[in-house]
Amino acid sequence: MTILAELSEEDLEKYFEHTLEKDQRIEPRDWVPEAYRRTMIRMMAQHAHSEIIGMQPEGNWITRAPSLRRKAILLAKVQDEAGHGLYLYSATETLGADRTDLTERLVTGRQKYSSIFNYPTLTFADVGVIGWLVDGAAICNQVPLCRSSYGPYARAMIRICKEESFHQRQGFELLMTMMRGTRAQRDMVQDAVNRWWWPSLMMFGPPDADSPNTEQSMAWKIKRHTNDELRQRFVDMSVPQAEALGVTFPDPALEWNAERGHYDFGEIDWAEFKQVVSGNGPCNAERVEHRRRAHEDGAWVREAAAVHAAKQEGKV
Ligand code: BYC
Repeated sequence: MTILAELSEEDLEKYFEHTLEKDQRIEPRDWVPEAYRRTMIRMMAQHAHSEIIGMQPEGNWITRAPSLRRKAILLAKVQDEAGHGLYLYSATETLGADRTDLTERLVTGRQKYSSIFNYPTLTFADVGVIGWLVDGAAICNQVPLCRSSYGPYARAMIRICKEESFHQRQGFELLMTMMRGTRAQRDMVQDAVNRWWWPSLMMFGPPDADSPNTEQSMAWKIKRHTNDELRQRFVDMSVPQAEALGVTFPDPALEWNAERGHYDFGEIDWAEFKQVVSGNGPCNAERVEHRRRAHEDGAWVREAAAVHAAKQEGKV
């Protein structure tokens, strides 16, 4: 049997390529090209940051939920997002990333998180629309990632998608309830849909022609579909759901194209996307500041936990 340490870099690279060709998973101790390691850490860290920052827009409504039932559901959902962030940070550690460093990058604006969480949640209907459209888009993007080539990420994605699926259903059920309510409630739902539709489409990332990472990530089987393919899939699945709910999307160009077998849709405002991703969206400063403060306020917990762990090991 060959010991891995005896293999040349060229052999290790061949083994890596062979693993991908066979559609097998790359595992933490496997040799990977440095660029693969960096890409995986970038994607997992940005995903983790998105989950953690994503707690804020909905967390805003926990104290104002209209009933105990809605409060319990929202609390559970926001807690799930914290759990997702934690598995994903742990997954980055399997490739040698340091969690303190990643948090530092987030709170100093050096690492991105999803553009979607930089928009405000103005009414309780936003909670429903986030569940339906934002979690719906997340599922559409993340189900194929359950087959991503990096084992720890792919496995984390299985559980995350199951939980996201519950999140999406709670959103849809909340909206259905509001749509059966008063005129004012129906208007509130339509207004929230109008505000969240375009930002939800931006979650899939820039168009393929402007996506610097897609080609390599597809070759490494990290991504299984391009940004535009997933965006189209999301539009196609959302239109009948909107019809079932009785709402419309704010896009006059949205129309079934029988020839393509897909819905055509209007041009996304990529200038807005760029603004939001570069830190100038409606809530970027507030989100990052809130996270920074929470991190600082939690310093004593981290210190206490570290001292406790050292005591358990008999070091203090
Ligand atoms: N927002 O070459 P590209 C969730 C960045 S769901 C901000 O296409 P890639 C949740 C991109 O990072 C949201 N930045 O990149 C749901 C890159 O910048 P850098 C999180 C964006 O990686 C509900 C540059 O633009 N989901 O967490 O091939 C409740 C060029 O883009 C965005 C994931 O992270 C954006 N929308 O494709 C709670 C899923 N789009 O890094 C939480 C995993 C692009 O080169 N990630 N950028 O400086 C992915 O599937 C892919 O990373 C993306 C982007 C499709 C997002």
